[in-house]
Amino acid sequence: LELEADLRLALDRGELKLHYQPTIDMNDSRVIGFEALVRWQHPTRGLINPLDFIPIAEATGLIVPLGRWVLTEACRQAVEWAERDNSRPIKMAVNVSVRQFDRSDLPTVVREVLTETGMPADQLCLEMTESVLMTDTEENLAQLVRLKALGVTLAIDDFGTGYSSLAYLRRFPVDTLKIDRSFVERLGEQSDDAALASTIVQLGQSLGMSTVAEGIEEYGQLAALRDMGCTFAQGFYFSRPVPAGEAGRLLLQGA
Ligand code: G
Ligand code: G
Ligand code: MN
Ligand code: NA
Repeated sequence: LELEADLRLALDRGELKLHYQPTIDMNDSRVIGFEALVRWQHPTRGLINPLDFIPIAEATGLIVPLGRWVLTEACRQAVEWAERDNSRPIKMAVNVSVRQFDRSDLPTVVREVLTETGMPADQLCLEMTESVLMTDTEENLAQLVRLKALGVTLAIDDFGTGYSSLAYLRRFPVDTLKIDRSFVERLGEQSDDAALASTIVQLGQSLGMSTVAEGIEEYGQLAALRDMGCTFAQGFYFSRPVPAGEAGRLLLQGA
């Protein structure tokens, strides 16, 4: 409860900040963009992980202003990098909560943020979990269609851990599947996870969607996923989520 009161103030006080984790092209190991991940620099408790405050934000409705702040800051940063480094347009992925679909105004918010920041729509990717497809399906589908019409791309996060049916996947205008890191974790060991990861990559290919492997920590996982045909990668093997200054340097290095 105390945290809830603090979170109300945190936005105004500028206590939230974004870290950025690079997304890598598996074929040439270049940075093609970043995922923005929110952090809360609490005045007395220190750095608070999103897992400890996003659920509070979702339950209280604070996710709406918080989500708008994240979108705005991530787009502002992407535009700043593009102006500095204008030969390389980068993708910026932002996580959106299913609760941000509740008011039916997410497409309006995104359109306003794109205009305010000058962010090209095709450089913004919205990541959402399968719950967006499985609750208020028709209403959320209508919003996803409006988002696609703006030109932004859509990704399903933590894919394979939820409960979406393949029929749903075909109906939704999704561009990218992010393979949950639980499948990546045990790739080398005796398990079914290699078969599952490979199946997700093939599913993406047959539906015309790109695939991003999350949570790559070792070279062997990278090699295995690349051999499966997965195109993009994220994980501590390349970089942890880092503050903007460090992310900007990764971009210049192209590493
Ligand atoms: O950055 P980290 O791995 O600690 O993130 C933990 C979880 O918090 C992840 O599931 C991530 O998707 C989620 N998360 C991080 N930033 C945001 C955000 O800006 N909005 C929402 N809705 N979730 C976020
Ligand atoms: O749910 P989502 O995919 O948005 O979660 C992103 C979270 O995953 C971030 O909190 C980030 O810190 C974490 N993460 C990113 N790469 C790795 C990795 O290689 N290993 C582990 N254990 N966590 C990772
Ligand atoms: Mn994500
Ligand atoms: Na994920």
